[in-house]
Amino acid sequence: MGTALGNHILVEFMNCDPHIMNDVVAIERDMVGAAQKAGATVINSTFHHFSPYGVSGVVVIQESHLAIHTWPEYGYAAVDLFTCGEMNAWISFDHLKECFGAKSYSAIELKRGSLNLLQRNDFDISTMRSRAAEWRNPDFYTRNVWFTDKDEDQALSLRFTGEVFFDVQSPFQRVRILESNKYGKLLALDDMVMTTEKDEFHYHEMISHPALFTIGAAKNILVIGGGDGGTVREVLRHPSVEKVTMVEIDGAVIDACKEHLPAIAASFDHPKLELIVDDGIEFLKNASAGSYDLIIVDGSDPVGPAEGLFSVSFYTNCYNALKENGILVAQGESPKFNEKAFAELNHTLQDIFGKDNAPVSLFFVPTYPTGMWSFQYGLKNIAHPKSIDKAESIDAFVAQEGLRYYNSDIHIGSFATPNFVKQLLKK
Ligand code: SPD
Repeated sequence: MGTALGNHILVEFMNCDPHIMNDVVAIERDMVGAAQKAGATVINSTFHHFSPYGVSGVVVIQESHLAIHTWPEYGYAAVDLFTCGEMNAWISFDHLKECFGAKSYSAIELKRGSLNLLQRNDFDISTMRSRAAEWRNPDFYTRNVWFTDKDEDQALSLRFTGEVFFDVQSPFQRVRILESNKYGKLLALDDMVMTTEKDEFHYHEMISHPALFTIGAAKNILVIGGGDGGTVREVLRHPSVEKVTMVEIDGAVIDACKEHLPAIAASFDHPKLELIVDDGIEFLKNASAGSYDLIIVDGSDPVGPAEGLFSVSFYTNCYNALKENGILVAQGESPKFNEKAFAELNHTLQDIFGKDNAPVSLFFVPTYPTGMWSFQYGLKNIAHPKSIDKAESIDAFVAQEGLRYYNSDIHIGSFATPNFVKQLLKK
């Protein structure tokens, strides 16, 4: 043993690549790699991404720990390499410098636990021996990496395995397929969860079946967005449907889901589907009046490419493209997460379709922030969905198709709104 128990290198990595500094997956991989390269035994890694910027994480090693905090907006990482024993932490330093693309850096090396200052006191550990003998050192290390979908005040975090199946920066957004521990693979656009293998049915059954049963025998359907394919999969369960046109702006989303979420992207080869990779907002500007029984807007949140899906002109074009007795259903955001977007969208629909023709359907998605989410309706000369009397045929369809969220009770119940929601919807 040298003159101290531990060695601590405090590192400033500066002018790093900001994208790497904000990439929790890459940073976890590089920190674990840095430990392993220096010969350390990794016990555990815990990493968090903070939205919109920053990553914090620790790799616990048999020889102590490596820790990091990043500020991507400054291209900066504060790194601690604390080691004991023979491990050479400068190997870890070199590895990280390379991985982070740090153009400048500084480091201070400190001895920790100076043996000149410490006195050894051996103590009796015999009572712990039997328990210690039972313990098996696992030959794997646990990972604790979290994907967080959040605004400034609220978040929904999903622990994921660290597996990244798809990660492409398309012209519109960052498209990723990650593997979560609880909900299977998930599609994330930028830093927002869009859908997961285990709870996608909540969303896709509710965006399609209540409207289709309300219309009765819908033939011609338009889906804007919905690149994962779940919405068209559900719409195509209805035998009356003759044609579905789907317009998705981002081909990378379709590619990612076809390859990695095949159970959701199950109907892209259906003969009744026309798939168009283009801008849905432009498509609707040119759509013929009175064409569609149902228009579904399966867009993402009102940032990035989906921003225009929350505008008055877009919904006016939807109204015009609907047949008489047609329905619009739009992804309506959350009355608990983004109240403003939720209320504004409803006010827009009230203005276009009429005050009493813009009902809201609430449903539960465990992987969206707050869990409470909505679809918002525009009814064009058609009765309110909750007034239909089709329980028997709905439940027969539900049983035949093996649906897992929607049924005749939910059809009615989802249109019931709590008082705070009624308040938000008031103009
Ligand atoms: N915050 C999530 C908003 C929902 C966006 N659409 C999900 C796509 C599922 N087809």
